[in-house]
Amino acid sequence: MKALVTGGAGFIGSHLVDSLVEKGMDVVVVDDLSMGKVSNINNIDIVTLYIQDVRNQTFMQSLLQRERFDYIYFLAAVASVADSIEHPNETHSINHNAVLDTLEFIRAINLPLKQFLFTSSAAVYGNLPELPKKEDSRVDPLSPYAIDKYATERYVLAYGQLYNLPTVCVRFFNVYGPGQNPSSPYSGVLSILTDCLKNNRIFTLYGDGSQTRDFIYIEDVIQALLLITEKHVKNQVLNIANGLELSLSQIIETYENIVGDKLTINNETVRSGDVKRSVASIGQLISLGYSTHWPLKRGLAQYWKGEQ
Ligand code: UD2
Repeated sequence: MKALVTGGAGFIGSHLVDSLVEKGMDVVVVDDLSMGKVSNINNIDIVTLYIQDVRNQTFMQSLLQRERFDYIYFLAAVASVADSIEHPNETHSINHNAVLDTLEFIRAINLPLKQFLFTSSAAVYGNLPELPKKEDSRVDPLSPYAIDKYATERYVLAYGQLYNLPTVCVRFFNVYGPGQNPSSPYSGVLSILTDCLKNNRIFTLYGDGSQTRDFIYIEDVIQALLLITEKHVKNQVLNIANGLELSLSQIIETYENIVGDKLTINNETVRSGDVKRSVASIGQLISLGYSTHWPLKRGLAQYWKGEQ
């Protein structure tokens, strides 16, 4: 079986690549290394890596024609909401057009795919009050990033229905774990917290810490993605989360206890556009046989251990 992972050198992509290789798949990665790193891929000796932009249709079309993939996991994206606000049109060309161009070519050559999986985000839900977020809850995409993710989801599902392609979309909540880059203020807060605890840096807390999030450890994300593939899920959108709402203060306290150290905190006002509360309903994932293997304490302990 052959799989293409776009964005396969990134944080989530590289973990997926390693797991697919372990499952015995032939894995091809397309990544322009704008955010990803070759060193993220543990099995680089048996993975084919093309350092290419997914918008390069000449390249993508010849690759799809030649390799006849069974599975395509589309993770390549501008992953930052802040970047999407700075560069909406550029974001759109990657997060939306490149996905559509790929789907359109798959349709044109009648590629007998087993699954096309598109990775979307909890950002589509915006700041609406209803909780937990169900896949059919109202959406309110507030940034170019969220708008592109939602629009692309709809296209991906429409291609599934109109042209009989096995397509599926997932919405990631807050993913954490090794390989996540802490370098920007908009990096995942757990990668920033890890960096602060490790290097004795001051942590900037935006707001009073009462904002809530649904954190999921990378290993559980991979478990969910592999289940979605194994169960041939199609025509569906699925939340990928832990299903547990925790405040940032609770998370910080748990992490400090694991590490046995206290953070130095600098308080700042709430970041503009920050979501106040977030938690997913994960009933759909559970019905596939998913269960959390990495509750927060275990995930954080493992993450911290890997950083030593
Ligand atoms: C996540 C996604 C984002 C988008 C959004 C949709 C990540 C990294 N980001 O943003 O792409 O999908 O969900 O709702 O997964 N914080 C601090 N100090 C810091 C950094 C963050 O206090 O140095 C706070 C931040 O203001 C927020 C919380 O920590 O309240 C989580 O921040 P985040 O950037 O990790 O994730 P989030 O949920 O804002």
